[in-house]
Amino acid sequence: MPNNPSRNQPQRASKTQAMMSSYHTHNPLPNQCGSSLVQSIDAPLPLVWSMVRRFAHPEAYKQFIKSCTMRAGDGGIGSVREVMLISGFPAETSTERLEKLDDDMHVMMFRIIGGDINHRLVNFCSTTTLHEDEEVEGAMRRTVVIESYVVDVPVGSSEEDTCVFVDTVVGCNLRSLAKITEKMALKGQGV
Ligand code: A8S
Repeated sequence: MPNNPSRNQPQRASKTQAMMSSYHTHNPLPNQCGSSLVQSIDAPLPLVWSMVRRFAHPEAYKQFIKSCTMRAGDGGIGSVREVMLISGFPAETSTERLEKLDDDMHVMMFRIIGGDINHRLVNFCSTTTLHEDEEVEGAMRRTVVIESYVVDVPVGSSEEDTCVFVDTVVGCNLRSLAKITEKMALKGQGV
């Protein structure tokens, strides 16, 4: 019998892999880098999605964001937001456009289109997907969030330094998303 390694894999791995190949396989240009991060959350998918899809309110879980002002649209595809960061970063603002919002497949994508002069994440594009973790039976439903990105490596910086920086920010955002939605789920504020 042919050896089919995917056949015996747990469902979680195969679903995450399917999401990875459908939505998180990017082809960075030679001057770009990217990666993907996976976060498991002990909260139902509709609750987690309700936070992720609110393009006008990234400060609800992204801790480095102080405030957000809409520059165009009201949260649908093509909307533009301007975020103000907390102090401690070289940049103070970032201008971002919502490229994709799929409420059926739970996919959201945004792109950074501008920001202040110290902003070094040029051509940053992030994709976030959610799927249910089917592994746990009986227990509270878990959600798997995957976020991947592609960004230009700034002149004078290395691919590694750029990815370490972005992975740190994205990792903090995902952990914060988990903490907040898990707390809401426990309090019974689930959607
Ligand atoms: C996001 C992801 C990232 C945001 C980065 C990577 C950023 O908002 C911060 C510092 C910077 O220097 C770049 O989902 C920028 O928001 C926290 C302003 C873009």
